[in-house]
Amino acid sequence: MIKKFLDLGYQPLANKYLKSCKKLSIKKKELYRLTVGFDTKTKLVSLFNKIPDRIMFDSNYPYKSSMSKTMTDSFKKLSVEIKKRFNPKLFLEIGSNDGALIKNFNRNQVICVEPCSNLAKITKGKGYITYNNYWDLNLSNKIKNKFNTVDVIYSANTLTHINDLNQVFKSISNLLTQDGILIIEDPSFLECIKKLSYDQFYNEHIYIFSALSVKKLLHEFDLELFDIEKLDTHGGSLRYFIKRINNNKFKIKNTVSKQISTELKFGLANFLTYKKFGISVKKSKNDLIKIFKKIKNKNKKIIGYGATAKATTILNYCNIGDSIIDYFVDTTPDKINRFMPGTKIKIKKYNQKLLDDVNYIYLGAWNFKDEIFKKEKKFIKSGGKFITHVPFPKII
Ligand code: JHZ
Repeated sequence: MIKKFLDLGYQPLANKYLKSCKKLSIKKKELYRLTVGFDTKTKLVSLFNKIPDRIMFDSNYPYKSSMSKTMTDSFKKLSVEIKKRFNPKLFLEIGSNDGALIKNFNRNQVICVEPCSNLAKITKGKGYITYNNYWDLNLSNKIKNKFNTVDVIYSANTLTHINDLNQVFKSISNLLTQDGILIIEDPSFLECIKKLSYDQFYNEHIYIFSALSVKKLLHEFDLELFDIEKLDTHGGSLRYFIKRINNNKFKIKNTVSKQISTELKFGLANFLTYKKFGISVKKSKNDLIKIFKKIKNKNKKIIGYGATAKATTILNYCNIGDSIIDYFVDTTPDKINRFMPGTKIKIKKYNQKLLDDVNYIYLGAWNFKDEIFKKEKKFIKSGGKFITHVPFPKII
């Protein structure tokens, strides 16, 4: 039974940065109700309202993984680990985006799968075999016919974006060598609760995984966890290492039982924990609004930094518009001169000079706080302050 614990109101699609700030309509399906539930049986957290993938991931997907050094560094480190631990002859990435990870592998060693044609073009252009398709059983069979099986399948921040998880894992199992490895990484729900980062919920994040839910899910496909790594990326993620149950080549590390027992101790198996999270989110919203209003009453200038999908949830849930935030800055070409979804707040091309007359910066990309603080030493030195809602609304 799926029980609702969070209602974030009507929201626009998070990665649709429009050229004009027209009023969006519920009737035209430009706005949808963002409500989140907990399945008491499977322990899986999911959105009630699932937007078709063809609407979310099209030929103009703006997000590029290579836009942050934190991510490219993390992918580089991972590529070294994969080669050392698993030495794959053939490696497949589901959701290869602009190739931030696969660029660390040889061209004849990698298969990319990417549904957004603007992104698939990038890896294709660099000479990597790229399937511009959604991940499903048809594609898995197509690849199987050509390459037989794959030794390592990897997917970051993608499987949680696909509605039909049964098909996802069936298609993976279909293609994986008998002693092959699946590695997935996604934001951790435990970290989301601890950091009160309710902006992890937007249309693309159909699911937020916990180790508890992943373990249960895998069992249905004769797969199991054998290692878990904790990552700082995207506000706290987990990297799950998965094998077939009958593969004895890899021992199950105690990182798995440790993570699961931490989650159980925290109450992730109980609906009450989720209900309390929902109540804390309302308080977080009110406290954030108070901070913004107090600053604006003093006639100070606030801008946003990082036009993230996450910020869309915050702006629309907290009703923060262009009377509060003058504009956002971002480095992503496809977001520039567009509007934050559902608002009249424009996104400007990042240029450090833009920060000169700014008093406060709202951290849309709070997950890259360290990288941003390092870059914006001048702003901090001249008395500039940051605003964040993580783990609670405050000025830094
Ligand atoms: P970032 C996206 O979410 C969407 P978002 C997606 N659904 C998902 O799961 C995650 O990514 C992985 C900019 N920036 O990574 C770049 C600067 O301008 O938090 C990006 O637009 N300057 C696939 O959008 C944004 O911030 C900088 O110095 O929430 C970061 O977006 C840095 C560091 C970033 O993901």
